[in-house]
Amino acid sequence: DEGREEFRRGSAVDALTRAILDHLYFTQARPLTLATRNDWYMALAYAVRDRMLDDWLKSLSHLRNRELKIVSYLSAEFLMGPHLGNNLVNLGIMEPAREALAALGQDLDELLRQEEEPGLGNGGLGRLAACYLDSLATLRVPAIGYGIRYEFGIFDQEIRDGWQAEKTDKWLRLGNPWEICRPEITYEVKVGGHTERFTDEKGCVRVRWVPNKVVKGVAYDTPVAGYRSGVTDLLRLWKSEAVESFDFQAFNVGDYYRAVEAKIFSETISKVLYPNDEPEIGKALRLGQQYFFVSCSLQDMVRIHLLRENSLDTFAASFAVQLNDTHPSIAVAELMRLLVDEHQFEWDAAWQITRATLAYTNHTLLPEALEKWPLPLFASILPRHLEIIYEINRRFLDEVRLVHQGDDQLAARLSIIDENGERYVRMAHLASVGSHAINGVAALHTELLKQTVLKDFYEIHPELFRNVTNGVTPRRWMVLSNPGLTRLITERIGDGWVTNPDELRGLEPFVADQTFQSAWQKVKRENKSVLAGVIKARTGIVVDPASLFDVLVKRIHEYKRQHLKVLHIITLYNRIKHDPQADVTPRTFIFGGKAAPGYFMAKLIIKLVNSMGEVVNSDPDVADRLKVVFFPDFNVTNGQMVYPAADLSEQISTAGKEASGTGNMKFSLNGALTIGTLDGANVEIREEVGAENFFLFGLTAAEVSDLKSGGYDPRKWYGEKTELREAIDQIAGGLFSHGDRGLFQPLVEHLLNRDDYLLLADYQAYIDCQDRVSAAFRDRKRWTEMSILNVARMGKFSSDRAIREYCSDIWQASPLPQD
Ligand code: 26V
Repeated sequence: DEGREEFRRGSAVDALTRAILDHLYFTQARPLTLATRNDWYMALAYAVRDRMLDDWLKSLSHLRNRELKIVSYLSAEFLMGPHLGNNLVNLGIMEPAREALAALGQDLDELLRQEEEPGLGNGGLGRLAACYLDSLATLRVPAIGYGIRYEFGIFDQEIRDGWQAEKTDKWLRLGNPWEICRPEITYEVKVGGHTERFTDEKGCVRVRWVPNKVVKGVAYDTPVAGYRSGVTDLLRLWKSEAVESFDFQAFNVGDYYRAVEAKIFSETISKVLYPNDEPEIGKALRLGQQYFFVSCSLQDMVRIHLLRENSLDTFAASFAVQLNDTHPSIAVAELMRLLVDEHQFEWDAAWQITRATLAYTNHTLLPEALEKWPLPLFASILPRHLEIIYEINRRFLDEVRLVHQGDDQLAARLSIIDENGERYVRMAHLASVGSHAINGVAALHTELLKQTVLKDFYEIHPELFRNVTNGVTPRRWMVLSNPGLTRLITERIGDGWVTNPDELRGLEPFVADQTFQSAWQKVKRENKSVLAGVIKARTGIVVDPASLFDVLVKRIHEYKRQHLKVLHIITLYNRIKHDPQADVTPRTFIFGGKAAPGYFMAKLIIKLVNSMGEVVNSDPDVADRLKVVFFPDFNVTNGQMVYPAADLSEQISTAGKEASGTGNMKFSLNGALTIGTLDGANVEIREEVGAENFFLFGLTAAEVSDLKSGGYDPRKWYGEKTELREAIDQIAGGLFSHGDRGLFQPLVEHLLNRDDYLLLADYQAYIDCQDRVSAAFRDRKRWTEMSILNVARMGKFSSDRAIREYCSDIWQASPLPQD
């Protein structure tokens, strides 16, 4: 028993108890009497991590098995959320851990709240990467997530006087028990300088890159356990450091200070996550970050491959590399550079390997969000890569011209270099040319991708395009965050649904079952009470768990139309003001989400929500029938409390703008009904749950584009719709700003003169649909049936399904055989 070190591996209560005490003393160096909550959290975390090691080390040893293809997910963001709860779920030791702690006088829930979440992402894109790692491990696919170990993740949001204030996220402050630093896994990354041509010993002309800086990437590894799968995959994040040669070896004062500066520069690269949805062009540091992590990751893959084989010819059989948006798309040029410059490959052979290895996922159609780098900036940081890109582009456009003779426009549109005015490197073009597969993230998004942003690519190479609709992991987003619902479902249909969520269909026979319905309502009600308590504690606002919880949580952006929701609330408010006896369904409106620090309009929308909320919440005529809450600092941790407590999920983006959305899936999987436009994955959610169980409104993507090309005039709608006009006039007139007419003027101005996102055109349809929602909520039985049917039919949106599609349609990767 002791020989197997049962206390380090076992999942029985006494083994866990002993392991926690052991770590408290020998790792945290704390006697029981002095242990803080963080000490207990750390001791538990180490005890849990110990239980991942056998599987992890076994999985790592498979990296050397040449038979197995490794999926390499390259992403500038991994929004993992807190690890402890998820690992307890996936290892199946939540209850024994709870008991072990109870025996030690500790409360597991309190320790779970102690963990500071690693917020190494902005929103949907980073969280998707995290869900995909969970599914890869659960499906037993060998995989490495490669990214950046930012010292500061996404900022913490506070609300001061109704405005967003940003605070730096010091997530590493109390230590990170989940990561293991690998000081011996490091790579050098060059930056800047120039290139030189020389003739090698075989008489071939080659290129040498002479950088003016070199930095070092150090690997930090975090285990990612599958759900009871026996496989634990790897998240490998790179931290930048100074290389030794730039260290303090200088002998005169000038060199000494230059050495210090170089050290500071090196450490800056992985310092902070950029708020991704801020239009920024020309931030050299961001390009530096992208190249830094891509170069470290590819060098690491080359090293691992050479442990398996003695030639890089077969590199594409070892690794399937997925580019999560264009952020890692410099990989196209970097892999070419490694093969041609560092490993003496012929161009054509290198190009074949590169394209066979890489695949590209597009996550947005918004033109302002498509990455492009000014040529001079690019040249100053990556001079060799620019040469390589020119060569890739020359060969690519030659091919295009051969097939489409005389069409110079086509070549200009396809070119990796944008030459309309100031010159740029278009990263989506680089990624597309260098990949063997290009995919969108929902059916509608992929169609629009083929018709708009990548139309020319689609026309010359339709065979490259696929759709993989996004998914989310039911482990974190149901089992962990909604234990009440999990228990209820499992009582009825067993627990197979956790890995095979199509089994949720087994709930359909119970939709009309009285007992089941009451139990379902009770779970939702309890989740709402818990959230109500948290809302009271964080905002001071008292909300009624019996009211309809109407929730809009996501990054704040004009295209997501949080201000359309504001117009709805003002409309209901006015109905009450006009007739204080009006029969309105009581609602609690919950907003949450961060605005990019430089995005003025988004920050003004937050202020509007809070200002409007103050007026509505304190008006005695409203008599608590409407409550508006801005839940501060929406993140993974808070999401886990919010989704399970929602009755209504707001998915109201302008059709054609939201690539997929993934919050929409989390809500519906937790029994919320959706009010939404035909945008992103909403289309497919509605198809799955049934049109009768989904509140649809608004223009379609095609209607949006027709309306715009016909010359859209928002004033027409403002003139025709009285309730709309009243609401806008009140915002403009200072009703929500203590008489200040200037405060929201930019917002009002924008709505009346441009209204890029067609709020005014969609307003009436939205209000009418919300009236149907209010009526439906009053029929509790019917509402509950719809809620059950939503959960029963959402199986498609598990990230396991998405990962299976990537494996078969793009990666040609397979699971490890069961041992
Ligand atoms: C970036 C920018 C930068 C310029 C200003 C506007 C803007 C807006 C959005 C973005 C983010 C682009 C990439 C991204 O995060 N896309 C999200 O990916 C999710 C996962 O596929 C998907 O569910 C979301 O619909 C999509 O917005």
